[in-house]
Amino acid sequence: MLVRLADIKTIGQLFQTGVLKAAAKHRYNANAGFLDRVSLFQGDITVMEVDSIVNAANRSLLGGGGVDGAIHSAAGRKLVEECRTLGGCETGESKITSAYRLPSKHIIHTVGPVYLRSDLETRAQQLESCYQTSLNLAVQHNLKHIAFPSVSTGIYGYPIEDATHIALDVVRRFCDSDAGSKLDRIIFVVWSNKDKEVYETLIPEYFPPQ
Ligand code: AR6
Repeated sequence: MLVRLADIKTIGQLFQTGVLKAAAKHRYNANAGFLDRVSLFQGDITVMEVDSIVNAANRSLLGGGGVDGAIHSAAGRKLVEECRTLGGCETGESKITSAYRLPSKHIIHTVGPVYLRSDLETRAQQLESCYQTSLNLAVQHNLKHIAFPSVSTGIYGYPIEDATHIALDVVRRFCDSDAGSKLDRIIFVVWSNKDKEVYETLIPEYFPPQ
């Protein structure tokens, strides 16, 4: 099964159909121009036919479990061969490869922080940097779409609410920046119903409909 861009609803469409509801509290002002440039999608990121998907990798970049395992097994052995040439990646940084047998054009591998209750500020900055460096790479490579899984919130244990605030804040600030117009679509990909509910609750605070 392939998921094409046309199959992925924008948050503007999700507001129209009542899936997303305006929040009482807004963290940013409304900007109608952003509503058709951001999406929320529940499903498997490996079947998305978009310019780039983000992998929640580890510092070796040589594969692992979770979404990393799913991406490597769907992309095939050539992906790990390219990853071996990259010399790993620091936490909070991102590196780009081809996507091989995946329908997307590129994979942006980002290394999220392992959640530890100590030094929370550093963890938050590292997670913020994962989103920011991934967005920067997409722009540098003239890619028009980027699909993010919920980085660090699986095996690495980051609480989903905290991580979602960070993801939405970085993406909203990116949309407000000069580089924001360079991407046509930024897609938040969720796997579980719980994660979907968290995004549905928080998106209206960062991307108010009016
Ligand atoms: N499509 C979309 N999202 C998915 C998929 C999928 N196919 N599979 C899982 N998720 P995780 P992390 C969601 O654990 O916490 C690996 O071993 C999942 O439900 O994949 O950053 C790496 O090598 C969760 O919401 O990544 C690292 O060692 C989100 O993806 C470590 O895990 C991220 O969960 C990274 O841990």
